[in-house]
Amino acid sequence: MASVDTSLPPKPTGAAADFAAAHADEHALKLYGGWFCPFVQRSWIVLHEKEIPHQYVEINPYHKAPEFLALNPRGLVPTLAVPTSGSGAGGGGEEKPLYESTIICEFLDEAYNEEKYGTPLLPRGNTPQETYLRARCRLWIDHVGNKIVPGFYRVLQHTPGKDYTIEEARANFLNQIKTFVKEMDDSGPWFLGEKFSLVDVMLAPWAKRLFLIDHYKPGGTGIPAEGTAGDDDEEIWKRWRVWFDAITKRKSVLDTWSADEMYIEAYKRYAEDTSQSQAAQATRKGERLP
Ligand SMILES: N[C@@H](CCC(=O)N[C@@H](CS)C(=O)NCC(=O)O)C(=O)O
Repeated sequence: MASVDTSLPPKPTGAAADFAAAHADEHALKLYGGWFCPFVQRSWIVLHEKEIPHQYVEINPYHKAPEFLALNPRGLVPTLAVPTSGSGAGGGGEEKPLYESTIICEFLDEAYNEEKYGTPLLPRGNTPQETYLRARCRLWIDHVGNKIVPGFYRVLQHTPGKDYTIEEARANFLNQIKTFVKEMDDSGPWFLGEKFSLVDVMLAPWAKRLFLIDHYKPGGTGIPAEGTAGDDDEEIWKRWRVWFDAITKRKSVLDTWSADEMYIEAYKRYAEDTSQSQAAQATRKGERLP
């Protein structure tokens, strides 16, 4: 079983290879990642956006090496090794693990909060408005993780023998995207309008991977082209295109992206529904993603 997913190319390619090489030197803050993994890309984007000094360590999470499991018993990437003693977030001392991409991203944003790390990716402050805005960001981050992302795998892993049709899976997926888009502020390309935030980061890796559905699935994503959505939906998809164009051209997203054809190869097993990854198995069983 395990052999199904352990034959992945071992290293990032394209721009991601350069970004990884620029962060290959020993550093107390380590991101253990797999180049193909969208959850890893979230953390990688945050490190890039904030220009946080770190070491990127490429591993294959399907090989459950004991050292890897010792850091993260769930056996998933991203896994972060965090220096916990010494002065400040970058201080030396003991390294402790952290995992789960949303938690890693929030941690990085919070721990690296000096001016040199730029504008916070999750709005700060304790006024009622600021507290509400932060909670609202978390709400839509939750929507991405629990509605849009599972919908992506349900479409990508659809095969003719399933107890649901690809049309059903696609309609659900598109509805979840539309629900998200309706919450976007119109004053700029990003979810919050002019301000780039963790909400954008969370969906970015799957926006980049949408072409895999077009590549592998009959009927593709079904996202309507300009002028074809009709009625109210036209405005929604117009707003989506503004966000999509901006996010897929964002430097941090491009710099953590390998060559397109490598993803086509890596996701073939998802498209054929033979992947034994925890996410693929959960999707098959209709369970929550790991
Ligand atoms: N909830 C986790 C999911 C991470 C995840 O599923 N990572 C995949 C790679 S994309 C993995 O490590 N899979 C190993 C496995 O399925 O055994 C997160 O947000 O970090």
